[in-house]
Amino acid sequence: MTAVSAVKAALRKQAIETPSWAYGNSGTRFKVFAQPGVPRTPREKLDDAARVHAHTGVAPTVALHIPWDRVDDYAGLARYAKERGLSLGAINSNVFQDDDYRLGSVCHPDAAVRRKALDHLLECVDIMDATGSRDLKLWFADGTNYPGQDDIRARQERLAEALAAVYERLGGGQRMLLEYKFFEPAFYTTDVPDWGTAYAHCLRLGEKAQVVVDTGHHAPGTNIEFIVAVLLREGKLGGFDFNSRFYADDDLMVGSADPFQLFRIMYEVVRGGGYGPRTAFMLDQCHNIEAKIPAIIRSVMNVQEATAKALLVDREALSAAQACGDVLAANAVLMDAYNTDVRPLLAEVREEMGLDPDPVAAYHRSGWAERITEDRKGGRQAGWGA
Ligand code: PSV
Ligand code: MN
Repeated sequence: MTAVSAVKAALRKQAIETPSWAYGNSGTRFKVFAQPGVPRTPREKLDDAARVHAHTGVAPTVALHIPWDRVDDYAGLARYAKERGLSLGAINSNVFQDDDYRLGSVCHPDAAVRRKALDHLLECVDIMDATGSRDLKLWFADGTNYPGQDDIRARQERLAEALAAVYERLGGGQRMLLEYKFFEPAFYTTDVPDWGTAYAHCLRLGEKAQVVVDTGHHAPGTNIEFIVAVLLREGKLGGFDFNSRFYADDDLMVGSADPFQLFRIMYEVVRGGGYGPRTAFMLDQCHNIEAKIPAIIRSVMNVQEATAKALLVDREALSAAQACGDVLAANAVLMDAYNTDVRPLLAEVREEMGLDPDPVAAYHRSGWAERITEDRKGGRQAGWGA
């Protein structure tokens, strides 16, 4: 195989998971803008996700968020997905949108609240059994707002206890992905604020516990690709929640604010042997002012472009330059790959997959947007908390 055909083969195999919540209405704490045609049910979200997959060929799974995607029959929902060429991906738990969680969930000082939160996490594993999902994604809004509010160390013990109980419940082939976030909603301490804390818990638990890197969950200037390289080296990178940020957890389209960072991350993924099904490449983003489906297609394409550039890095030339300490030559090798216009290559890949080379244009021509605007009148649109 030539180098280019190997890159193309790797791109054809790519799998990017889209989040059910990105198809629904979202916003900031100031305003959620409703858009016409937004899904009203989890099934309608899957209908939209199927369009994204149909046009890109690389978005075959959809992450669910419980309770936003609560249904009576999860196996039925999985069948519905399958009939549309999709399968259900990570189950995202939610222990942050209930009044009981004012002081935290699994770290709450009251054992009864901790039990309620744990029961929800265990229910999510039951749902995974029904949907065939591999990954449980855990994000905790737990933390404190004031010094002295609660005992930092005791909260870590409570967290460890809950994580151990969930770990015990996981079936063969199932994993738990622990997400960290250095701020929000708590302001003084956050119980899982960084990759080190997430890693320490996952290390104790065992190999089914892995860290998930949400690209929006870092302080400005954090070198995320370094974190990726270290986690991969330790066998602890479970996956990504991709999005872009200017200020904080902005949840913008991945690769929009800083495509160079996305390239650097994808390069470390490729370099570290993380480009494959063991790493969950998920989007976690919201489209507050832009049209949702084309924004998700655009995001998938942005990940593809960063991946193509990462795959094109001349690793031999890079190693040679690094070995002899040629700083400028080494940097130039990376920049050459980054500055390559990979859009023609990706257009070819799509044509080889029987797809339109321009997925966004194909979506606009398809009439889907007009159809859902017409069909999805009445009812309650999906959105945060819905
Ligand atoms: C928290 O900010 C987070 O990144 C978690 O992944 C949640 O599940 C998701 O956002 C919900 O929007
Ligand atoms: Mn996330």
